[in-house]
Amino acid sequence: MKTITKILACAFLFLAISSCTDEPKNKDKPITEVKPSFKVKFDADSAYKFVKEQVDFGPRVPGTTPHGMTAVYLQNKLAEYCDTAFTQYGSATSYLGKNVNIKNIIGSINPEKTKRILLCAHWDTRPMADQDENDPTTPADGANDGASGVGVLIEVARQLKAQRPDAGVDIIFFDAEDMGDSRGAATSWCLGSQYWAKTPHKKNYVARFGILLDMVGPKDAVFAIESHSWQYAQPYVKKVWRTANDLGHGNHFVNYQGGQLIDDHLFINTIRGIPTLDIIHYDVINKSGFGEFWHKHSDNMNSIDKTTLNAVGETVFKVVMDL
Ligand code: AHN
Ligand code: ZN
Repeated sequence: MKTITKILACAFLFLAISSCTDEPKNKDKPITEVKPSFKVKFDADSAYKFVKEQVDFGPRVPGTTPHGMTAVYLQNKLAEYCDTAFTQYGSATSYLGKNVNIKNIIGSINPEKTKRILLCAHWDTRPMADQDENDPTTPADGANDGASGVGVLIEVARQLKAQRPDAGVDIIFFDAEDMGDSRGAATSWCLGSQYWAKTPHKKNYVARFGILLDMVGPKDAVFAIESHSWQYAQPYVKKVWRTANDLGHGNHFVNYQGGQLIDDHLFINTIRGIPTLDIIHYDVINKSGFGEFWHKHSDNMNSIDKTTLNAVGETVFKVVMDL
């Protein structure tokens, strides 16, 4: 009697232990790679602070003191959260015939990895708020137009320092995006990204794909699918929009086409050949386009909403960690 109890107890114990081990039950089954799990983390208060710190320097118009001071601030931020950080210096000619000194600020995470993603935003401010009825000649704060995308990406970099991604990540803050001619050539815009696309910071630089952030701070922002992004980077648009929807941000990442916009991603696609999409507030349904604040003095900190920053930041963070 005692012996049979012992045998049963042993058999039970053996079964219990063996069913707890990680040994695959069927050894012929291919073992699929299991990614270490991660927590989607993004602190919108921190991102908001990074937006405000840029705005507090004053309008970042190329050639001005606030622009120079912000360049130092941005390189320091990337140095803090990335493995490498530096400023690429270049020059271009504005459509008004003026020389523009360009500072593209670049931070890299896991610089040795070949599997890479490019995250970018422009950091300069338009020299004049030319859509403003009352004061169209002086620059706006550029809280949304410029600072918002940069602020989100600094916070993404901060989070990636705590939870390291498997992929390599390059963060580029492009200069001189917003000096373009509203009625002129496409090439009058995006001078910093055009310079970089022709002269990348590393010879023959490639990334699997790129994500550009522009005006990612308005309340109830609508990120309609921008047409150049769909044309050049369709699989990645699907990936990013699906990720946003999985995270519950489908109210921002809507499933319809927006405008065909000239922005930094266009030149990364056409000159550098890296499929790059633009997450940009462009509301085709409510006809407000880029938003009521666009190129007006109302583009200040009051036009920044933390819920939107969070939706974009969480989405970008998850896309990077899933790579
Ligand atoms: C044009 O208006 C042609 N492109 C918009 C690109 C832009 C300006 N993004 C921010 N400011
Ligand atoms: Zn602009």
